[in-house]
Amino acid sequence: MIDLRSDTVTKPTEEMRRASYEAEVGDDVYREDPSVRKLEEKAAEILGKEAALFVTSGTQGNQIAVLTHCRPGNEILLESDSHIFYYESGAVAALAGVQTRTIKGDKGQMNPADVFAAIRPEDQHFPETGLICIENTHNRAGGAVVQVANMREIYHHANAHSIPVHVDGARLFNAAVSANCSVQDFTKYSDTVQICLSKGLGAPIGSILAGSEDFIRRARKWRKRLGGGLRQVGIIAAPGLVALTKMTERLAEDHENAQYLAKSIREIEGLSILNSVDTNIVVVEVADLGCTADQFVEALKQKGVLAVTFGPTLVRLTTHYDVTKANITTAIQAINELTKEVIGVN
Ligand code: TLP
Repeated sequence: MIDLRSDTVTKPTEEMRRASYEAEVGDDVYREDPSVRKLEEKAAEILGKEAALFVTSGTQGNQIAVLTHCRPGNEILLESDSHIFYYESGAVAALAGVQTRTIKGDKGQMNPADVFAAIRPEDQHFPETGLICIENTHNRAGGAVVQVANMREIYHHANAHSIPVHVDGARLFNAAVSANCSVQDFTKYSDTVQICLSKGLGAPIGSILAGSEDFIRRARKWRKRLGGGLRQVGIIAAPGLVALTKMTERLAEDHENAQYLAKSIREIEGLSILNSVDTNIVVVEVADLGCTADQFVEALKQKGVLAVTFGPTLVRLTTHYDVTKANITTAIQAINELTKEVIGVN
C-alpha cells in the first residue's frame, strides 16, 4: 500500500527507535525526565520562545493554548477552515467555553482588515476577543503557506489591542522550508505556537506548545487538568528530539514529490488540482469524472493507494518521508488507470 492519506502515518526511523530505547527517563510530572526537559529546551530555542511544553498531540496543544489564553465567554477569531474550528470536535466550545468567530481566508490567509474589523469593541453586550489563531501551513487550504508579512500585520494590530496570537504550526517547518526562511521568522509574530513532531517530522507521538515562561507555567496546569501529565515519557520525547533536530531539512523532498504528483495529475483527463501546492499536500477535484470523492478513494484503495476525502468531490494526497519518488510514480500510474476506467463507465 502507498499511504498518501496524511503525513501523520509516518513510522519512526531507526534513529528514533534507538533514541527511545536508550532514553534517560524520570517522572515528568515531578519534572524529572531529562529527555523531556532536553526536548522542551531545544524546542523553545528553535522556536524563539522562553519556554516549551511537550504535549501528546497537536489537538491537545491547540486546546491548551485556547484554555490558557481565554476565559469562558470569550470569542476567538480564526479562519473558517482552520483545524481548530473544523477538525477538533468542537473542543473550544466543550472545554474552554469560548465562541468562535470565523473569517474566510484566501489560501488559508485571513485578510488583516477582516481580522481587525472582527475585534470586539468594549461594550457590555459583546464578548471579549480573547485570541486570534493563525494556521501555518493551512491544512484545508492544501498546505498553503501563510506569509510572514500577513502574520506580522495581524500580530502588530492584535498586540496594540492586547489580544494574544496563537499559531497552529502543526506543519510550520513545511512553511519555513517552502518560504526558505527560519521558523522564527513566523513565530516572532505570535505569542504562542504549537508544532507537531508526529507529522512530516516523523516522530511517533507528540507536539510542542511554546510561549513565555508565564504562559507555559499556566499551560502546564491545563495539561495536568486534561490528564496530559505523563510519567517516564522520555521514551517518547527522545524520538521527538530526533524529529526536531534531524528531520526538518528533508521536508523539501516531500515538497518536490508533491510537485511531481500535482504536475502529473494535471495532465490526466478528468482531474484538476485545486491548491497551489506550496508544500506536501495535493488537493484533487474529481467531479469531472462523474464520481464522488468517496468512490474515487475506494477505487484507488483497490489499486494499492490510500488517500482521504476532502469534500464531496475533493481528495487529499499528502507526501511524507515514508513515500519515495518511485512510490509516487506508482501512485500516478494507479490514478491514471483508475480515471480511464471511471471515464469508460461514465
Ligand atoms: N491534521 C490531521 C487530521 O486531523 C485532519 C491530518 O491528517 O492532516 N493542526 C493541524 C493544522 C493539523 O493538520 C492537525 C492534524 C492538527 C492540528 C492536530 O494534530 P493531532 O492529530 O496531533 O491532534
